[in-house]
Amino acid sequence: MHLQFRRGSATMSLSHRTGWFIATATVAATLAYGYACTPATKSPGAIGASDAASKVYVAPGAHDEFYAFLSGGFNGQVGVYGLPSGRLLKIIPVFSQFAENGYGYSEETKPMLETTFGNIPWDDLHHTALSQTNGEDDGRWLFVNANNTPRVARVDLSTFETSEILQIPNSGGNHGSPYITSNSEYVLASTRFSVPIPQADVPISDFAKKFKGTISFVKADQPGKMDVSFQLLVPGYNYDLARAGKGPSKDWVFFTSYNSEQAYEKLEVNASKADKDFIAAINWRTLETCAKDGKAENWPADYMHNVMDEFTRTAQVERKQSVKVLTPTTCPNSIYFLPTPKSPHGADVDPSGEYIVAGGKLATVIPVHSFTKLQQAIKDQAFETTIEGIPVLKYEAILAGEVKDPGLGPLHTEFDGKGYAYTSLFISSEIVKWKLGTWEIVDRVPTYYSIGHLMIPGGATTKPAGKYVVALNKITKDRYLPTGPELTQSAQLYDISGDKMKLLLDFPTTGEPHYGNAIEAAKIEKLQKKFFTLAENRHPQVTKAEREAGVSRNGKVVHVRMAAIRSHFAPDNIEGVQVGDTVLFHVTNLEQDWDIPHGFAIQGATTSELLVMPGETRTLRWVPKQIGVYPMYCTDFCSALHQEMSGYVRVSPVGSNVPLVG
Ligand code: K7E
Repeated sequence: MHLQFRRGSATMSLSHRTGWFIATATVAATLAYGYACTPATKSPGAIGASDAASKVYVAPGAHDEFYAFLSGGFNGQVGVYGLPSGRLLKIIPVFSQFAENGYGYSEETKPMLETTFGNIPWDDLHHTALSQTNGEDDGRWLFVNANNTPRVARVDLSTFETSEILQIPNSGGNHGSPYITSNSEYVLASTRFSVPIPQADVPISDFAKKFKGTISFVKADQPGKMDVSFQLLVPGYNYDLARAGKGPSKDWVFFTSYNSEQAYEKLEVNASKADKDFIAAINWRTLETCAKDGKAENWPADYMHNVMDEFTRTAQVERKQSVKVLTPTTCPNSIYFLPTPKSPHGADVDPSGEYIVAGGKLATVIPVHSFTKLQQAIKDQAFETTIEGIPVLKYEAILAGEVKDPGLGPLHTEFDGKGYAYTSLFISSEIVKWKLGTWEIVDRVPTYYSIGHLMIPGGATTKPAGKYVVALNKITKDRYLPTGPELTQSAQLYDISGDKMKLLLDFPTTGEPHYGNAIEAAKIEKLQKKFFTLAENRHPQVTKAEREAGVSRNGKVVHVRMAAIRSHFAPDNIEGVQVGDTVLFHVTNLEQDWDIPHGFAIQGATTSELLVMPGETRTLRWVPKQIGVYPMYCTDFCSALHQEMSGYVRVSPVGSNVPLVG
């Protein structure tokens, strides 16, 4: 049942799932977790404790040099950390409800989680991509993917909030996403699983005949206006991670694909039979032209676009019904297959845009393709064959080189901008550093344990900062104080400023970090919004001054327009609410100052609290079930009189003649 392969004399047995491996046989298990018993103090690659400490020390009151945005995996959020300290600065909820600030619970934010499948309070967030200008991170936005119910989201880095979510139609899982082109023209998404497109009720055994993949090009350079510009229909394989080209290759994107065997059962064996699968090299300029020239067909598609309106601060939902679809035949010369050993997982492009590095995954080499050779091979028509209109280039014709014996399970590669590449090896649990052009390995360090992605600040751009590499690990084991069966996830920071990588720091992360990005703090600091301008608040239930506050009834619905300002609510006592009413507390925070949110909670509310930023209005829904007098209070400590910031709501029986006052 397991795949066998050899490296040196060791034969291993592996099964893979969700894009990474779990070693199953004893030998492989030893390799996978071989460092589990090494005491931290003897960690190879670690430098003297005081040396390391001084390199990650950020004095009290001082700021970190980089922001790091690490995906939270199955928590559906993004964790924001400072580097080099590893301090957690914020959690940004994107695809998951977050009680801490009411995201996905308040009436204004609930629609952000709306999909054509209904309101989904969770997803699996794997990858991040910072917006770019001329191939460099510009600090405006962070894009992230939802793996399970295909979506991409934009996080606005002036507010550190999710500002937009777009569902991806015609997709069977959105793992290979989001990737960004060098001027943020497009955010890219591939379908992880091929499915019937458009969806249909067909036997699964018709996989090879009826299942297709799509690559989606999401227009992303206008905030609030994300949409699928066009999709490219591709053969029924599994499509995965990608990078856009840079410099000379900036019009191209490179997606890995596997399961060219088109297996639909026992994938762990059947999808790994072929010696090579492919990297799909796609010219998005060509596709763009084809779409403009009317070569795309409009296909029915059902998907949603959710946007946080800038002035009402309320999410708006738009349902879309069709999408433009191109194929390799309707848009020739737009896609080529590059044969790549053994179910490639990651595809990464070096800062010059010349080298395309594949995570050979089950391969014993790291294959590197050359963009120059690729163009020549296209000119020379050095094709091995053609699959559904897609020319397959000859491996030898496009290969720049192979990194030999890198270790086991090469996954992802980042670059330091100084001519070196760093590849994560999941099974042998290490990072190897190798030289672009000569392909020789110059250093390796163990990671604790079972690294997935790795990340260098700016490592995906034309100008990596090249100071640190962060290992994003799958297994934590003994690195921290134990916390029952579930241990915290973990990242590790290595100094890469010298010839040898040096382990500086372990830091726990929130959720499972798959990928992340780090960026010079200055690029983001200067864009920060400190509060929302009350005068610009266009929420229909806003209270711009205490005298505008009040209560009103519309049948069984009671609206409470409430002002919050240090240190009271207005109104603070409300009477005349009846059992079974739907009470909507529209709380406006009247403060116009940085870092003064107010919270709001009422006993028995089955959603959560609110956290209301200065100048903003947020609404909590409450349906009292029993008569009584219920306290409400501010949940976010705001002043010395914070404890006094409270009030009561009196709930009377249905039909009571207590007048509504407040
Ligand atoms: Cu390799 Cu989801 Cu990017 Cu995790 S994936 S490792």
